[in-house]
Amino acid sequence: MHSAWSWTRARLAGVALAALPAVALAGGGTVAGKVEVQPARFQDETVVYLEDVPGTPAPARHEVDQKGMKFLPMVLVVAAGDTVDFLNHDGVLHNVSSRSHEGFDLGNFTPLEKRSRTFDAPGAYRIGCRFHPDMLGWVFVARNRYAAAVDGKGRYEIRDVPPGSYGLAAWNAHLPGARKSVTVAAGQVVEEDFTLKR
Ligand SMILES: [Cu+2]
Repeated sequence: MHSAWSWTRARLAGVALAALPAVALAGGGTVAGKVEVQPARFQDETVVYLEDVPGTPAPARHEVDQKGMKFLPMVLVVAAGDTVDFLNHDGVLHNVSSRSHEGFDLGNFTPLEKRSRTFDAPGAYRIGCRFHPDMLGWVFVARNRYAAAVDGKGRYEIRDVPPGSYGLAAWNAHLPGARKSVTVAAGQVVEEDFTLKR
């Protein structure tokens, strides 16, 4: 309803075709569901994302804190081109480094220090701290904004999806992924569940 009205208004206003994707976005749909992960201890390290949604996202900034000897959030989802500010709110020296893909090492973080990195290449980066081998985190770099980590109950929700048909993929840090096709309509919620196991 809303998108049809917006379309009419855009035509009446003589808006160029190039301006229409933003209008379509406002009338997007939602893809949501639950991912059951076996074994359940791997559940938190799960991301669901839509493939090949047209458009290039404007760069955004995110934060990953090091607090209580953990990366918070443990799984951060960003889009390619986004920048992540890594913080340290513990009273000890931390480090942020990764051997995934091209790899990186942001050096040593004194308490309250902040260091940043821009992630240009899509993929999952396992991040760690050289001083504390138990610290584990992930930066999942998606090709678009239509990706989400699961919550504590294994549920995900991807909002404001432009209407269309897409591949919908589930990624887990330890288990084979899964993929299905989904069709998104304006103003509607599509429920798609996954089961990931060995
Ligand atoms: Cu550390």
